[in-house]
Amino acid sequence: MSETILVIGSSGQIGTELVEELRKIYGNQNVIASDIKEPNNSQEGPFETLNILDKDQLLSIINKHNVKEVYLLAALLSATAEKNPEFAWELNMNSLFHVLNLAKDGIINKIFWPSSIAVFGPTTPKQNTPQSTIMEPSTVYGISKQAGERWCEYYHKKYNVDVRSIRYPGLIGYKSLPGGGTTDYAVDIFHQAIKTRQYKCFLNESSTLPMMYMPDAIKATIQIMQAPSEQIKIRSSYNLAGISFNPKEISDEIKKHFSDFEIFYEEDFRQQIADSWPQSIDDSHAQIDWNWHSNYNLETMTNDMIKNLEQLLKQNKI
Ligand code: AKB
Repeated sequence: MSETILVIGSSGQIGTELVEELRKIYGNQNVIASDIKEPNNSQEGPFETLNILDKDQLLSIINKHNVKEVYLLAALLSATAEKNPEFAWELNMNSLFHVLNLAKDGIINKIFWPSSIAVFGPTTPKQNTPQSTIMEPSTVYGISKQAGERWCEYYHKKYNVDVRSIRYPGLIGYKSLPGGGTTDYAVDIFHQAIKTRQYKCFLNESSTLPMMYMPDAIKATIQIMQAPSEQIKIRSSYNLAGISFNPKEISDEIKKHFSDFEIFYEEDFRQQIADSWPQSIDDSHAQIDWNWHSNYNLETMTNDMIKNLEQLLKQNKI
């Protein structure tokens, strides 16, 4: 039986696009999608319903499909985690332990686990945030990601587990909706611009955050996983930079397409989360170690988002 790849959290924002790309590279049958909920769109290939907190269920899926590589994407993001701190800790940490222990026991060979800019906190330098710096996250999500990074590095050093990780910025894509993050506004703004020409933003106009267009994020994810092991020198998680912008800058870019577009601001609890995060990221280690560079800027991302969302609207898919 050939070796396969398992994507846990395949129905989410990253999972939806990652499964599609991995299947193009490795073949539909060799990439197993799994999630606690069924996929929205019909994905071509095997799907397993999985509650990642059930480690017996995880092991039986791994054995059934001869899984050797796991992408663990299931997590509660920053905004949702604040509403349910205990469950967020349980889900974000135990899912990671389940997968790390499978690698420690030699059942799987390689793990991808996403970290986030949320590992940084209010005391972190905000501009060009270095790879190694003060990290005092003030959100439950950030605390879980920082702890996760420490565990990844520990399992690598102590048990030689091949785990690889990226600190994702806010991710923007048209193929699926994000759920429960602070950076979600940057996806929603496009949907509302196309449908109603108006958007009420829950962050203030000057909240600059590190963001990335999804094709860049998927490229980085596959690139770090395909790199020879000796090139992955950082086993906690790599800083990764794409585009930094604030709500005013993205709305100005959208106005170039829809001159009647209007944005209003009404801050909620997510403002405080955004204020605790960096504004831009230094990703020179990723550039040097595994040759990372991003392709999209604010203008090219906006053009592509609008073109694709308009298509989807015509087909009644959004
Ligand atoms: C969130 O906003 O919680 C996520 C993240 C930055 O990790 N998009």
